[in-house]
Amino acid sequence: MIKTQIPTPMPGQTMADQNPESGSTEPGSPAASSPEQDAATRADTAPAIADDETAARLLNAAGERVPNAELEPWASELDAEAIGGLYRDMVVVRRLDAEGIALQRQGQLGLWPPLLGQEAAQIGSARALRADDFVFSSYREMAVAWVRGARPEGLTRAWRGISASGWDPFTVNMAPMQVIIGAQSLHATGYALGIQNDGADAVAVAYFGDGATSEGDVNEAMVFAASFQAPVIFFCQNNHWAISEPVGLQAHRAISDRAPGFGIPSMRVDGNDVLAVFAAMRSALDRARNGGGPTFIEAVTYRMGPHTTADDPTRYRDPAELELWAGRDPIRRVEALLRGMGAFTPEFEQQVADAADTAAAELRAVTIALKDPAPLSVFDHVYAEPHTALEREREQYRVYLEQFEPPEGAVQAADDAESTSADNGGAR
Ligand SMILES: Cc1ncc(C[n+]2csc(CCOP(=O)(O)OP(=O)(O)O)c2C)c(N)n1
Ligand SMILES: [Mg+2]
Repeated sequence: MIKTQIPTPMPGQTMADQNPESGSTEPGSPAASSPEQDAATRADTAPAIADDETAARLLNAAGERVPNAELEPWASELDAEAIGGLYRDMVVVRRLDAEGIALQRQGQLGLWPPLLGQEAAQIGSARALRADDFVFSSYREMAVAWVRGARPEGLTRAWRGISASGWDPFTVNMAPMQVIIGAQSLHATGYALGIQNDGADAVAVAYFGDGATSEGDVNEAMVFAASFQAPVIFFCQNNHWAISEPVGLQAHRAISDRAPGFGIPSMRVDGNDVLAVFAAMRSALDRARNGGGPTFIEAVTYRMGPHTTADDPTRYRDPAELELWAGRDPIRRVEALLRGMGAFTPEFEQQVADAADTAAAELRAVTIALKDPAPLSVFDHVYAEPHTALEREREQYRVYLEQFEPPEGAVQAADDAESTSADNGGAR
C-alpha cells in the first residue's frame, strides 16, 4: 500500500541546492525570494501531490466498485440504503459548509474553516463510530460534529465568537474543537486510557491534519498510545496542505509510514472514498475494542477550498491541482455508484436536496438569532472554581466597561445570552 518517495528539494531549493556545498537557500535568508515566489516554488517541488495510487479503495473516482480483500469485510453492511444515507450526509454537510462561508462573508461569523472535498473522510469515519465512542477533533471536522449530533447553532457558535464550544461534549461524545494543532491527540490518548481502566470497550478517536503529524503532541501521543496499547484511533486527514505548506515539505514518505515506527499499525486509504474510509475505521475500531490497541489511519483527500475564510490559496497553489482533485470528487462517485445500483431515483435526489436546503436554512436562521453573551460572562467558564485573582480581574473589567455607553439592546442581549448559556448545559 505504501510507496517510498525520493527526497524532494526543500522550499526555495532546486535538486542541485540539496548539495550542501551549493550554499544556503533557507526561506527568509537574504537570498530567499518573495513570499509569492516561495509559495510558487513550494507548489512546483511538492512530491506526488497528484499521486493517490497507493491509497486503498473500494470505490474509484468513476464510482466503480474495486476489489479490496482487506477492506471489504468491514463494508459488508453497506447496502444501497446505507450508501444512500452516506450520500445524503455528504450532500448536507457540503451545503452547510457553503452556508458557513456565506455567513462569514456576510459578517455573521468571524471565521469559517471549509471542509469542501473532505466530506467522505469525515462522514465515512464518523458514521462508523458508536454513540459511546469519544471524538477529539480539530477545527475542520464540522461534518463529524454533525454526525455526532451537534445541531446547527452548535456548528457556528464558536465561529461567531460567543462560546468556546458549540455543543455539550458529554451529550454528543465529542470534545470542543481544538485549534492548538495536534493537542487533541494527547487528550484522546488520555481518554482512551480512562476507557481501558474502566474496562469498557468504547474507543477514542483523534482527528487531525497532515500538518499536525509534525507536531510533538501527535508523536508523543503515539508513543504513549503504543506503550499502553490504548484504544485510540489516530485519524489523519491528509488534505495535502497545512495552510500554505504542501504536505511534501514535511513528509518525504507517506504519513501512514510513520506510525509503524511507533509500533502502531497503519492504513492509507482513499479519503475521497466514503466506503473505504468507513471500512478502515470499522476495522480499527474492532481492533481497539478487542484489546488490540491503537491504529493510525491516513485518509488521502484534498482541501478544495481555502484553509479558512481568512486565506487566499490562489497565492500559493496551482489551479491544476484543484482540477485534478475535482475529478476525484467524493460525492459524485457515490452518486454514480447509486445510479448503477438503481437507487438514485428522482425522489431520492429531491429528498436529499430538500434535506440540504432545510439544514442550511436552519443554520442561517439560528446563527443570525444567536445573541452576544454578557461581556463579564467570560470569567464564568475559565476555571472550575472561582478564586480571588479571577474576582479581582472581573471587578477591574466591570469598572472598565462602565466607562462606555452600552450599545443599544445590549442589556437585553446579555440577559438572553445568560439564559441561553444555561439552557445549553455544558456547551460553554
Ligand atoms: C501549535 C500550533 N501551531 C501553529 C498553529 C497555526 N496553524 C493553524 S492551522 C495550521 C495548519 C494545520 O494543518 P493541518 O494539520 O494539515 O490541518 P488542516 O488545516 O489542513 O486541516 C497551523 C500551522 C496552531 N494553531 N497551533
Ligand atoms: Mg492539512
